[in-house]
Amino acid sequence: RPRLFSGMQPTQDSLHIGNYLGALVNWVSMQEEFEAIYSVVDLHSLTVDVDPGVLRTRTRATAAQYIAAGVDPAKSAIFVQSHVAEHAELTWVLSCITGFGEAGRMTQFKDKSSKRGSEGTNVGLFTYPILMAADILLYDAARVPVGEDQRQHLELSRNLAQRFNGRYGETFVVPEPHILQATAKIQDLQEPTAKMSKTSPAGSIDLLADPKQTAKRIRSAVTDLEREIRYDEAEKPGISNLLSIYSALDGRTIAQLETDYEGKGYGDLKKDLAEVVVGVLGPIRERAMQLLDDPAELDRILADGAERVRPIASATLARVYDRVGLLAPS
Ligand code: AQP
Repeated sequence: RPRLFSGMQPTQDSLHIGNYLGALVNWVSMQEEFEAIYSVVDLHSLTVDVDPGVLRTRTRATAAQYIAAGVDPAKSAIFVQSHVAEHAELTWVLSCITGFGEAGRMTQFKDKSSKRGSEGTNVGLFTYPILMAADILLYDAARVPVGEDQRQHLELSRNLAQRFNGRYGETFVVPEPHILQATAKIQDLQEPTAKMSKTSPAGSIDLLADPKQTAKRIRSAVTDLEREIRYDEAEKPGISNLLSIYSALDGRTIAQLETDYEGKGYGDLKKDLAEVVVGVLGPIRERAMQLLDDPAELDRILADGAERVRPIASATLARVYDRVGLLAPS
């Protein structure tokens, strides 16, 4: 079976519905066809200042949400990035073949560093996509299921793989993105022209949130001054986003939803959508809570995942070290 890698950062207590629809739903369906490896990328999350205890809690919570959403530890390897040291080690080698300008052109880095200012921007934020390339290339992953926001980072991973192969001989598999167009970009409920993000929680729908809070967030989603329920990303980003979420969860096409809501108000749409969302997320939340009640069992699953992937990562790193001419220890 071809191999697949993906990961999420443990940057909040809960994942959001953008992570779920943009990535997790794909993860679950792809684990049948692929040898899937799913990581909680805790090293990536160190680019944000975080309390150590909070990070540990969030790391377990993120893994619990993968499983609660349907990732099956019997089929897929689920592990914590820092448990496999090769991720950090390969990052160093790859950073030595990455151009400074090339890394500086990453739009996520440009956005985040301009928000944080040069004093608030750490070097980890700059090398973040190189660590992501290491994650993927270590496992010879042919496919990487991610949301649209990660497309440019994936392109860098492909470039680095090709560059290394060109310079040192065939070493890495060049990965292909796997992006589900309809749900690749779920927008923020409060600011529907920006993507839903863990770093602006007020506009997100969280997997672990109380159903009442979820309904309230949907009720107060920003829309527009018209009355018509119609998909139009440019003119009606708020309503379009609600329709995308609705369609992804309920199975009806957007065109069908437009017909079904003809003559109805935004309030009706929001009320029904809240019910659909709570109906899907409720069981995920419950299962995640159960898993978090037994951290020892969760840690066992994570240890097992790391054990399964470590031999693959160490074989790749050994190959890379050899190719670049690092002297093997005797
Ligand atoms: N809004 C989104 N719509 C669709 N897919 C999304 N993803 C993230 N946001 C959306 C996908 O989720 C996976 C995990 O990415 P992440 O851990 O970087 O999550 P995040 O929510 O983007 O994280 P942060 O901490 O909140 O980062 P910023 O500040 O960048 O938004 C990926 O597959 C991603 O594509």
